Amino acid sequence: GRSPPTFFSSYHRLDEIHKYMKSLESKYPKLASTFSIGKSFEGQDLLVLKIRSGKETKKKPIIWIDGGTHGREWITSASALYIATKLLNEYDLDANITKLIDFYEWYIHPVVNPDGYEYSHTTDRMWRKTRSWTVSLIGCRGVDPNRNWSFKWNYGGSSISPCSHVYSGLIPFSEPEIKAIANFIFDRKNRVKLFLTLHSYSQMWLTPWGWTHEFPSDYEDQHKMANVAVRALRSLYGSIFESGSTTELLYTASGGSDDWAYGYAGIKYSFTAELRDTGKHGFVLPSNQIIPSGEELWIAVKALASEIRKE
Ligand code: ING
Ligand code: ZN
Repeated sequence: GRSPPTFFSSYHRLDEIHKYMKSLESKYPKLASTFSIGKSFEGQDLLVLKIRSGKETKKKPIIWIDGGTHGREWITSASALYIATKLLNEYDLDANITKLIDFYEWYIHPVVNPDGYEYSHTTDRMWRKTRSWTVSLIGCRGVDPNRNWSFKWNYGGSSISPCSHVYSGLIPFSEPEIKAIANFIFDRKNRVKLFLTLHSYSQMWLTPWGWTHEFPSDYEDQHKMANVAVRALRSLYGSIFESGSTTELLYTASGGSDDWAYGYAGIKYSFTAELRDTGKHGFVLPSNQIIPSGEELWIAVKALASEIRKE
Protein backbone atom coordinates (compact mmCIF):
# COMPACT_ATOMS: atom_id res chain seq x y z
CA GLY A 1 0.00 0.00 0.00
CA ARG A 2 0.89 3.64 0.30
CA SER A 3 2.97 5.04 3.13
CA PRO A 4 0.99 6.25 6.16
CA PRO A 5 0.28 9.98 6.13
CA THR A 6 2.16 12.35 8.43
CA PHE A 7 -1.02 12.61 10.50
CA PHE A 8 0.27 9.61 12.45
CA SER A 9 3.59 11.16 13.44
CA SER A 10 1.98 12.95 16.39
CA TYR A 11 -1.09 12.95 18.64
CA HIS A 12 -3.86 15.39 17.84
CA ARG A 13 -6.48 17.53 19.48
CA LEU A 14 -10.15 16.72 18.97
CA ASP A 15 -10.80 19.32 16.26
CA GLU A 16 -7.89 17.98 14.18
CA ILE A 17 -9.21 14.44 14.59
CA HIS A 18 -12.65 15.52 13.42
CA LYS A 19 -11.10 17.35 10.47
CA TYR A 20 -9.11 14.26 9.59
CA MET A 21 -12.24 12.09 9.69
CA LYS A 22 -14.02 14.52 7.40
CA SER A 23 -11.02 14.54 5.07
CA LEU A 24 -11.32 10.76 4.76
CA GLU A 25 -14.96 11.23 3.91
CA SER A 26 -14.09 13.66 1.09
CA LYS A 27 -11.21 11.54 -0.16
CA TYR A 28 -13.27 8.33 -0.26
CA PRO A 29 -16.85 9.47 -0.93
CA LYS A 30 -17.95 6.02 -2.07
CA LEU A 31 -16.64 4.27 1.03
CA ALA A 32 -16.53 6.62 3.99
CA SER A 33 -18.98 8.84 5.78
CA THR A 34 -19.00 10.59 9.13
CA PHE A 35 -21.97 11.18 11.36
CA SER A 36 -22.62 12.19 14.93
CA ILE A 37 -24.35 9.86 17.37
CA GLY A 38 -24.90 12.68 19.86
CA LYS A 39 -23.14 15.27 21.98
CA SER A 40 -20.76 14.97 24.91
CA PHE A 41 -21.53 16.61 28.27
CA GLU A 42 -19.68 19.72 27.12
CA GLY A 43 -21.36 19.71 23.72
CA GLN A 44 -18.75 18.10 21.50
CA ASP A 45 -19.91 15.92 18.62
CA LEU A 46 -19.60 12.16 19.11
CA LEU A 47 -18.29 11.58 15.62
CA VAL A 48 -18.31 8.12 14.06
CA LEU A 49 -16.74 7.07 10.77
CA LYS A 50 -18.66 4.54 8.74
CA ILE A 51 -16.86 2.49 6.11
CA ARG A 52 -19.02 0.61 3.68
CA SER A 53 -19.05 -0.36 0.02
CA GLY A 54 -21.97 -0.95 -2.30
CA LYS A 55 -25.64 -0.03 -2.23
CA GLU A 56 -27.20 0.87 1.12
CA THR A 57 -30.06 -1.55 0.63
CA LYS A 58 -28.16 -4.62 1.73
CA LYS A 59 -27.83 -5.26 5.46
CA LYS A 60 -24.32 -6.31 6.33
CA PRO A 61 -22.64 -7.71 9.42
CA ILE A 62 -21.07 -4.97 11.52
CA ILE A 63 -17.65 -4.44 13.07
CA TRP A 64 -17.50 -1.77 15.78
CA ILE A 65 -14.16 -0.35 16.93
CA ASP A 66 -13.81 2.45 19.46
CA GLY A 67 -11.01 4.30 21.21
CA GLY A 68 -10.58 7.22 23.55
CA THR A 69 -12.95 6.00 26.25
CA HIS A 70 -10.45 7.23 28.82
CA GLY A 71 -8.97 10.70 28.27
CA ARG A 72 -5.32 9.90 28.82
CA GLU A 73 -5.21 6.79 26.57
CA TRP A 74 -4.24 8.76 23.45
CA ILE A 75 -2.78 5.81 21.57
CA THR A 76 -6.25 4.24 21.36
CA SER A 77 -7.75 7.13 19.37
CA ALA A 78 -4.73 7.27 17.08
CA SER A 79 -4.90 3.50 16.52
CA ALA A 80 -8.63 3.52 15.74
CA LEU A 81 -7.97 6.18 13.10
CA TYR A 82 -5.04 4.17 11.81
CA ILE A 83 -7.32 1.16 11.23
CA ALA A 84 -9.79 3.36 9.37
CA THR A 85 -7.03 4.79 7.22
CA LYS A 86 -5.66 1.35 6.36
CA LEU A 87 -9.08 0.03 5.41
CA LEU A 88 -9.65 2.94 3.06
CA ASN A 89 -6.12 3.09 1.62
CA GLU A 90 -6.00 -0.57 0.77
CA TYR A 91 -9.47 -0.99 -0.66
CA ASP A 92 -9.11 -2.09 -4.29
CA LEU A 93 -5.35 -2.49 -3.83
CA ASP A 94 -5.42 -5.54 -1.60
CA ALA A 95 -7.92 -8.24 -2.54
CA ASN A 96 -8.33 -9.46 1.04
CA ILE A 97 -9.09 -6.00 2.41
CA THR A 98 -11.48 -5.38 -0.43
CA LYS A 99 -13.30 -8.57 0.58
CA LEU A 100 -13.41 -7.53 4.22
CA ILE A 101 -14.82 -4.12 3.40
CA ASP A 102 -17.36 -5.58 1.02
CA PHE A 103 -18.50 -8.13 3.57
CA TYR A 104 -18.79 -5.92 6.67
CA GLU A 105 -20.03 -2.51 7.57
CA TRP A 106 -17.35 -0.87 9.74
CA TYR A 107 -17.98 1.75 12.41
CA ILE A 108 -15.02 3.51 13.94
CA HIS A 109 -15.53 5.84 16.89
CA PRO A 110 -12.06 7.18 17.76
CA VAL A 111 -12.90 9.50 20.65
CA VAL A 112 -15.64 8.08 22.86
CA ASN A 113 -14.95 10.63 25.60
CA PRO A 114 -14.08 13.91 23.85
CA ASP A 115 -14.32 16.09 26.99
CA GLY A 116 -11.89 13.89 28.92
CA TYR A 117 -9.60 13.67 25.90
CA GLU A 118 -9.41 17.45 25.54
CA TYR A 119 -8.94 17.92 29.28
CA SER A 120 -5.99 15.50 29.17
CA HIS A 121 -4.45 17.74 26.48
CA THR A 122 -5.11 21.10 28.12
CA THR A 123 -4.99 20.58 31.86
CA ASP A 124 -4.25 17.15 33.28
CA ARG A 125 -2.39 14.59 31.16
CA MET A 126 -3.54 11.79 33.49
CA TRP A 127 -7.28 12.56 33.25
CA ARG A 128 -9.33 9.37 32.75
CA LYS A 129 -13.02 10.12 33.30
CA THR A 130 -15.66 12.23 31.57
CA ARG A 131 -16.05 15.88 32.67
CA SER A 132 -19.67 15.80 33.79
CA TRP A 133 -20.96 17.27 37.03
CA THR A 134 -24.32 17.78 38.72
CA VAL A 135 -25.35 20.39 41.31
CA SER A 136 -25.78 17.65 43.91
CA LEU A 137 -22.18 16.52 43.46
CA ILE A 138 -19.95 19.54 43.71
CA GLY A 139 -16.24 19.01 44.23
CA CYS A 140 -15.21 16.21 41.91
CA ARG A 141 -16.03 15.98 38.25
CA GLY A 142 -16.37 13.06 35.88
CA VAL A 143 -17.62 9.51 35.72
CA ASP A 144 -15.59 6.51 34.59
CA PRO A 145 -17.15 5.80 31.19
CA ASN A 146 -16.08 2.17 31.49
CA ARG A 147 -18.01 1.69 34.74
CA ASN A 148 -21.17 3.42 33.55
CA TRP A 149 -22.73 0.68 31.39
CA SER A 150 -25.95 -0.89 32.66
CA PHE A 151 -24.96 -4.57 32.70
CA LYS A 152 -24.10 -5.63 36.29
CA TRP A 153 -23.54 -1.98 37.10
CA ASN A 154 -21.76 -1.53 40.45
CA TYR A 155 -21.17 -5.22 41.05
CA GLY A 156 -17.54 -4.61 41.99
CA GLY A 157 -14.38 -2.86 40.88
CA SER A 158 -16.18 0.46 40.66
CA SER A 159 -16.91 3.18 43.19
CA ILE A 160 -19.91 5.25 44.27
CA SER A 161 -17.58 8.07 45.32
CA PRO A 162 -17.57 10.92 42.79
CA CYS A 163 -13.91 11.59 43.44
CA SER A 164 -12.82 8.07 42.50
CA HIS A 165 -11.13 7.29 39.16
CA VAL A 166 -13.62 4.44 38.78
CA TYR A 167 -16.76 6.34 39.82
CA SER A 168 -19.70 4.54 38.20
CA GLY A 169 -22.05 7.55 38.10
CA LEU A 170 -25.38 8.25 39.81
CA ILE A 171 -27.23 5.85 37.52
CA PRO A 172 -26.22 3.52 34.65
CA PHE A 173 -25.85 5.44 31.40
CA SER A 174 -25.75 8.78 33.20
CA GLU A 175 -23.07 9.78 30.68
CA PRO A 176 -24.45 10.93 27.29
CA GLU A 177 -21.29 9.66 25.53
CA ILE A 178 -22.00 6.12 26.73
CA LYS A 179 -25.77 6.16 26.31
CA ALA A 180 -25.26 7.22 22.67
CA ILE A 181 -23.08 4.18 21.91
CA ALA A 182 -25.41 1.82 23.77
CA ASN A 183 -28.39 3.04 21.73
CA PHE A 184 -26.46 2.77 18.50
CA ILE A 185 -25.22 -0.76 19.19
CA PHE A 186 -28.49 -2.01 20.65
CA ASP A 187 -30.41 -0.92 17.56
CA ARG A 188 -28.10 -3.11 15.47
CA LYS A 189 -27.20 -5.80 17.96
CA ASN A 190 -28.05 -8.76 15.74
CA ARG A 191 -25.71 -7.53 13.04
CA VAL A 192 -22.72 -6.67 15.24
CA LYS A 193 -20.22 -9.52 14.87
CA LEU A 194 -17.29 -7.84 16.58
CA PHE A 195 -17.30 -5.23 19.33
CA LEU A 196 -13.76 -4.05 19.96
CA THR A 197 -12.98 -1.33 22.45
CA LEU A 198 -9.42 -0.01 22.66
CA HIS A 199 -7.74 0.93 25.92
CA SER A 200 -4.18 1.31 27.09
CA TYR A 201 -1.91 0.18 28.49
CA SER A 202 -0.66 -3.38 29.32
CA GLN A 203 -0.75 -5.34 26.03
CA MET A 204 -3.70 -7.64 26.60
CA TRP A 205 -6.60 -8.96 24.58
CA LEU A 206 -9.38 -9.16 27.14
CA THR A 207 -12.60 -11.16 26.98
CA PRO A 208 -15.62 -11.01 29.33
CA TRP A 209 -16.28 -11.07 32.20
CA GLY A 210 -15.05 -8.08 34.11
CA TRP A 211 -17.78 -8.22 36.76
CA THR A 212 -17.19 -11.76 38.04
CA HIS A 213 -14.41 -14.30 38.31
CA GLU A 214 -16.62 -16.87 36.62
CA PHE A 215 -16.15 -17.55 32.92
CA PRO A 216 -19.00 -17.08 30.44
CA SER A 217 -20.45 -20.04 28.54
CA ASP A 218 -18.85 -18.79 25.30
CA TYR A 219 -15.44 -18.41 26.88
CA GLU A 220 -13.81 -21.13 24.81
CA ASP A 221 -14.84 -19.52 21.51
CA GLN A 222 -13.98 -16.06 22.78
CA HIS A 223 -10.57 -17.12 24.01
CA LYS A 224 -9.82 -18.89 20.72
CA MET A 225 -10.71 -15.76 18.81
CA ALA A 226 -8.65 -13.58 21.16
CA ASN A 227 -5.73 -15.87 20.40
CA VAL A 228 -6.24 -15.38 16.68
CA ALA A 229 -5.78 -11.68 17.34
CA VAL A 230 -2.71 -11.90 19.60
CA ARG A 231 -0.96 -14.42 17.37
CA ALA A 232 -1.41 -12.22 14.31
CA LEU A 233 -0.36 -9.17 16.29
CA ARG A 234 2.83 -10.80 17.52
CA SER A 235 3.84 -11.86 13.98
CA LEU A 236 4.83 -8.34 12.97
CA TYR A 237 7.19 -6.92 15.61
CA GLY A 238 7.05 -9.64 18.25
CA SER A 239 4.90 -7.64 20.68
CA ILE A 240 3.47 -10.01 23.25
CA PHE A 241 -0.16 -9.52 24.16
CA GLU A 242 -1.72 -11.81 26.76
CA SER A 243 -5.21 -13.13 26.21
CA GLY A 244 -7.77 -13.97 28.85
CA SER A 245 -10.75 -12.62 30.74
CA THR A 246 -10.60 -9.21 32.41
CA THR A 247 -10.87 -10.60 35.94
CA GLU A 248 -8.37 -13.33 35.19
CA LEU A 249 -5.66 -11.02 33.81
CA LEU A 250 -6.46 -7.64 35.40
CA TYR A 251 -9.02 -7.06 38.13
CA THR A 252 -12.73 -7.05 38.84
CA ALA A 253 -14.41 -4.21 36.99
CA SER A 254 -18.18 -4.02 36.48
CA GLY A 255 -20.10 -1.68 34.21
CA GLY A 256 -17.62 -2.01 31.33
CA SER A 257 -18.63 -1.85 27.69
CA ASP A 258 -17.50 -5.32 26.62
CA ASP A 259 -19.49 -7.00 29.41
CA TRP A 260 -22.56 -5.05 28.29
CA ALA A 261 -22.03 -5.82 24.59
CA TYR A 262 -21.76 -9.52 25.36
CA GLY A 263 -24.03 -9.94 28.40
CA TYR A 264 -26.82 -7.56 27.41
CA ALA A 265 -26.62 -7.14 23.65
CA GLY A 266 -25.55 -10.75 23.02
CA ILE A 267 -22.50 -9.97 20.90
CA LYS A 268 -20.27 -13.00 21.35
CA TYR A 269 -17.03 -11.47 20.15
CA SER A 270 -16.74 -8.55 22.48
CA PHE A 271 -13.19 -7.59 23.43
CA THR A 272 -11.20 -4.94 25.23
CA ALA A 273 -7.72 -4.59 23.76
CA GLU A 274 -5.17 -2.99 26.05
CA LEU A 275 -2.62 -1.55 23.65
CA ARG A 276 1.07 -0.67 24.16
CA ASP A 277 3.11 -0.64 26.23
CA THR A 278 3.66 -2.73 29.38
CA GLY A 279 4.55 0.19 31.62
CA LYS A 280 7.76 1.82 30.45
CA HIS A 281 5.88 4.86 29.17
CA GLY A 282 2.41 3.73 30.18
CA PHE A 283 -0.28 6.20 29.13
CA VAL A 284 2.34 8.61 27.76
CA LEU A 285 3.35 6.41 24.84
CA PRO A 286 5.77 8.32 22.57
CA SER A 287 4.26 9.37 19.28
CA ASN A 288 6.89 7.47 17.29
CA GLN A 289 5.06 4.33 18.40
CA ILE A 290 1.73 5.34 16.82
CA ILE A 291 2.55 3.77 13.46
CA PRO A 292 4.09 0.50 14.72
CA SER A 293 1.29 0.14 17.26
CA GLY A 294 -1.27 0.85 14.54
CA GLU A 295 0.37 -1.63 12.17
CA GLU A 296 0.36 -4.51 14.63
CA LEU A 297 -3.23 -3.78 15.66
CA TRP A 298 -4.21 -3.62 12.01
CA ILE A 299 -2.84 -7.14 11.42
CA ALA A 300 -4.79 -8.39 14.44
CA VAL A 301 -8.03 -6.75 13.30
CA LYS A 302 -7.65 -8.18 9.79
CA ALA A 303 -7.11 -11.68 11.20
CA LEU A 304 -10.14 -11.35 13.49
CA ALA A 305 -12.39 -10.03 10.75
CA SER A 306 -11.48 -12.87 8.40
CA GLU A 307 -11.82 -15.52 11.09
CA ILE A 308 -15.21 -14.25 12.29
CA ARG A 309 -16.37 -14.12 8.68
CA LYS A 310 -15.92 -17.91 8.43
CA GLU A 311 -18.44 -18.56 11.23
N1 ING B 1 -8.55 -0.75 31.44
C1 ING B 1 -9.94 -1.16 31.58
C2 ING B 1 -10.61 -0.35 32.68
O1 ING B 1 -11.64 0.25 32.38
C3 ING B 1 -11.42 -3.17 31.72
C4 ING B 1 -10.06 -2.63 31.89
C5 ING B 1 -11.75 -3.96 30.64
C6 ING B 1 -12.43 -2.90 32.66
C7 ING B 1 -13.04 -4.44 30.49
C8 ING B 1 -13.72 -3.38 32.49
C9 ING B 1 -14.00 -4.15 31.41
O2 ING B 1 -10.17 -0.31 33.82
C10 ING B 1 -8.13 0.52 31.22
N2 ING B 1 -6.83 0.70 30.91
O3 ING B 1 -8.87 1.45 31.28
ZN1 ZN C 1 -9.03 2.69 29.59
